Amino acid sequence: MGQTLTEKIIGEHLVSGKMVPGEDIAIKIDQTLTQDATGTMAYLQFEALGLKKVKTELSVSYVDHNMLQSGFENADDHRYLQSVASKYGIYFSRPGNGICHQVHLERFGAPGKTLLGSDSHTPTSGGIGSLAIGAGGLDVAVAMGGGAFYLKMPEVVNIYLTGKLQSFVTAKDIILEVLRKLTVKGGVGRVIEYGGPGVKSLSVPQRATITNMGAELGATCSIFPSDENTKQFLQLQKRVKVYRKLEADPDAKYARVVEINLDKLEPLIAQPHSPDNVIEVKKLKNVKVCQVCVGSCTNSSLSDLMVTASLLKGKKVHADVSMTVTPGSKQVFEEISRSGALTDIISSGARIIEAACGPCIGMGQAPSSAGVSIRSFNRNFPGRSGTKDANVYLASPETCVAAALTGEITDPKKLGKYPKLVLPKSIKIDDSGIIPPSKTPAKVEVLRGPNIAPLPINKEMADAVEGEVLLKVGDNITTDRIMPAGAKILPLRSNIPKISEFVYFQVDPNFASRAKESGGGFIVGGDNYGQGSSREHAALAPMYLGIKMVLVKSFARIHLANLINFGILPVTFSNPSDYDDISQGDKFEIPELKKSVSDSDSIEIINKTNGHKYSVKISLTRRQREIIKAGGLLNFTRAGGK
Ligand code: MIC
Ligand code: SF4
Repeated sequence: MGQTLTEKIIGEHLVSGKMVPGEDIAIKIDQTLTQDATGTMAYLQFEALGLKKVKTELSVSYVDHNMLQSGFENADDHRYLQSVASKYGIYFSRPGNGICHQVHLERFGAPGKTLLGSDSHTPTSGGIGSLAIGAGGLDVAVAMGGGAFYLKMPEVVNIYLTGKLQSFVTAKDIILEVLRKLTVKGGVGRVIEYGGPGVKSLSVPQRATITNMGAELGATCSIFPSDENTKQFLQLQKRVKVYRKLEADPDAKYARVVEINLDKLEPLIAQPHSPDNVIEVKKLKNVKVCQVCVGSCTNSSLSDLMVTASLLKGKKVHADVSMTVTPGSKQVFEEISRSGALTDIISSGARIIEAACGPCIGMGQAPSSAGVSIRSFNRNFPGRSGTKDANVYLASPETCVAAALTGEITDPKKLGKYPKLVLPKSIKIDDSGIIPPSKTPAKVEVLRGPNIAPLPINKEMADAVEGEVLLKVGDNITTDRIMPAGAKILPLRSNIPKISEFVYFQVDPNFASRAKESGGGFIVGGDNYGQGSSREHAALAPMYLGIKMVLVKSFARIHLANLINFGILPVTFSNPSDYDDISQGDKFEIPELKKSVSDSDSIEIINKTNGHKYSVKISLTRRQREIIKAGGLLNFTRAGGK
């Protein structure tokens, strides 16, 4: 029987398990990437493994998130990252060199390779035919040490593209359409594989916009075939030697096929506050806009910025709008500068930001109170922009420019003729922003500033546990809710005691102090708990506060793995209506905790407040049970566990 592209790549990397959807498998990881907000922890964890050098084919440490240096913290962390990279055989992409996913696509991504990254948008490299998966920093640390990556064999869903995009309809609209159809939990446990005759009209950067935002579906990853367009992209990047043609067999079997006819697609927009809250742009009338941002790892390629520049050329940004433009990489920045496109952007009145994540993660550019911001980004979760009551919309760069020029949400088709884009035939390759590891690693001293607090280590699981339901939340809780980011909190990423004070801060500013006072407890939630980022701080900081168990209707993939990695027991309701029976503040007792984790698929919780009992599900593999009992993956690995 024919194979999907996903099965082919997983098959080439399979270390253990059977390629049957839902079965536990382990795969070899060829490449890893980290960024600075997750990287400090990942390298502290790598150091704790006690190895001399990374064992991957390639590992890269990017600096792109924590770019505001309003205190010593970020500068200290960057110095640590650079020195640790140099010592352990890791390439270091300096601040200013660009957003990890854009730079990785340009300079390192390769068809058929596996890539594990401590950032949820790592699947961006699926645009070049790489099986690229986001994970918590600890999983990436283990992969750098040569360990396999454990996951459930995903189902493979095929998005079958037909037709061709019309003017002003873009790759962003394709992924928004997929989000509209499948929702933010539609990708959980799945790989989204693109195919069909429509694929050949999409360039690698366009494909990468689509695979990038597949993260918002909750998918394990998304992937495109590797074809002539891939070859052309690699030629432009002077890396054609890594090219490999790769596609699914014609008789490959998919769990589901979803057809999208590109001819019929219209410009789309995700409304506040979820990336799947999608409608056609033309349906929104009289929505005044105060801010427009083009950039982020979703839409900051050379063609994205060239089209932004062409549409702005000779025009002015509306007086009531603040527009920012962020190139995805130094390479993109240099090219728009060389071609003169940068001048068109500047003279329109837009503000240029350095090549980094910037406003996407609330590093500056928080919108005004209750302001409407349209962004070419991938997430519009409440509060993420830095302004609690802002209304953030997500759309293509084209739709962003239409709003910037008119001052309100506007169908970009109204801008007239689509500009003819002339992309350079060749580009200057300058990798001076990527520093190779030292040739004399023994001489390199790892530099640690006072911001880097020692890694908290969890205790082994207790036989029984008692405590309070410290918080009850609803469906689709994001990791931005659990562990907020932004300019004020991100610099504390390498200091768990400090950052833990902000757990659930926007939901309940007293959560952390309550948790500490009561010596820990439990969290109860709904469906798709922990969607969004890969930040393991959303598990590590609750662990530090003493959270023992999270009881929900269902979990998002990366957060589930992070909870396990830090020894917090994830369980799901056997009877979802028990959710309604529980109130915040209820006292729970779990007498058979360790015993049930050892040998049962369920566990009994006694609600001492109302006298009811709940049987809840433990869906863990043998290995995961051992990890939880050991108090987390680090303890497990150090004790010789594999
Ligand atoms: C994000 O987009 O939320 C981030 C910031 O890139 C995160 C990683 C982090 O929290 O450091 C992600 O997507 O994984
Ligand atoms: Fe950076 Fe935003 Fe991309 Fe996360 S989603 S990596 S914050 S640009």
